Amino acid sequence: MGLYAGFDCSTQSLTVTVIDSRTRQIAFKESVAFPEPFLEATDPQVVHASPQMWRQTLELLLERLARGIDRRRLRAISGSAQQHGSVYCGETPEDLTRPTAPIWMDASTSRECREIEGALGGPHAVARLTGSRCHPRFTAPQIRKFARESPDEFARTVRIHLVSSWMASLLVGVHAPIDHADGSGMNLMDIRAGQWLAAAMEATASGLRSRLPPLVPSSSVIGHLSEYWQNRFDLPAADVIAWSGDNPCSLVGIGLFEEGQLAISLGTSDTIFGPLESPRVSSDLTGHVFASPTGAYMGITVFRNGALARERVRDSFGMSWDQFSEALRHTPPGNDGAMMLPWFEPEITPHVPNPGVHRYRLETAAAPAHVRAIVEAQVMALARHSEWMGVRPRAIHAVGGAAVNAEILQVVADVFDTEVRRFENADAAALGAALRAFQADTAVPWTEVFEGFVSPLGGRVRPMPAHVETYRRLRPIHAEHEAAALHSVNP
Ligand code: XUL
Repeated sequence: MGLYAGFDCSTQSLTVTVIDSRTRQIAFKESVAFPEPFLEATDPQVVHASPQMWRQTLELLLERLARGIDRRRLRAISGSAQQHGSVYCGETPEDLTRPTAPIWMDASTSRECREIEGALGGPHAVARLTGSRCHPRFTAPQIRKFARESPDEFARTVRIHLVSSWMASLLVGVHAPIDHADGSGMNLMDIRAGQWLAAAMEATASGLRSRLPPLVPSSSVIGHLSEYWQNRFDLPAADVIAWSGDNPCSLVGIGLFEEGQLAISLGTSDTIFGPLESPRVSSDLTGHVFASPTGAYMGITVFRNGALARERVRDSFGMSWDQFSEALRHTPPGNDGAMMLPWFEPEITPHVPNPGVHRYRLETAAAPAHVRAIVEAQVMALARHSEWMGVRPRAIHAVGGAAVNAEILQVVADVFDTEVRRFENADAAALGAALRAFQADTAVPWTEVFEGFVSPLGGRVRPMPAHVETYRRLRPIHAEHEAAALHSVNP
């Protein structure tokens, strides 16, 4: 019985949640927003962040953690991080051979995606082998671009990390391995074998094999907190468990472990995910299959224009979030046919490299109709682009910042024709990381791990039959608009 810490290095902030396995309570929680989550570039498709900023924030939170808990009871630490981003290091994790890290919002590697897919037999072949076709934000195309544009820096690079394995390396003081779940987001891992795929490494960059960390199961103990941190903050030599991606950690933080369960996370990116028994890939190639920390696999579809797009609409009408909700309350489901495809930034699902917002019947509409137009289109896209998972859930579990908004959840319930359960803990990824540390230390079954920590809030949002019917009629129209808009931007 002890304390288990879970970090989450997300796009916007670093959070730590500490759980007490004896009292089944959260013992400590703290979050620090990053001063500059991503760096401006002249090319809107290029999005990098500063690893130094992540490191400094980690130091700040470790100090607060050490002051805020009974340190002697800290048994293990794990973490979660935004997926796909890569950090390039020399002999030690602190020695960076590239000052910035491309992150998941980067859309600048279409050329590399085509080249890698060409070498591996096409997009379907890559999806079958690695769980996903090549996507610009995935790590292999990012590595290929770096090796081509900066051959000297690439030559000096000894280790290429994911954000998750780099943060874990900082804790243990030496280069850490990559866990199977986050390793699935690289287009480099054999999704069935959980091993690096020789053909994918060759198609990415020569000399890559020696630069990749080993792959390990998500529950592996990869070392203990380094003497540096022990001395600095008087912390014990707690075990460090492999860090993982934020979506795999959220899956755990919500308590999902069997096929048939489904969650929606409404954060910087909107994602929809759930456990899968087998690695069946999406035939339309939009979704991904990752290894799951709870065993087997998970399916996921990711939308880049999530919270930031909702914010753009809110800000363009000078609204508060309360007024945003008010707008949803005072507009009819179906929005009298008004709709918006909110591709303010390059979109991941569907693939839209050059941004553009498409508005239908909104020319003369008042502000509230624009609010409903973006929310309905986002939720209809979540529904349609997750059909490939073949999961008909009994309930949808909703997490993330926008999950506190009952009006948005009503749209989710009506579009999916399924009850929606809201979770208290908006930081599902940090909680999931702490639960992974607990499970790895004690080897207790997952259902026991979740007890007391993972429970939906009382409030359930039920679908309303008349609205369900409205969306049943609207969904094909949304699909047609999407197809036409895609044709106009990617002719
Ligand atoms: C997942 C993805 C995003 C990031 C956000 O494929 O790109 O959800 O993990 O942190």
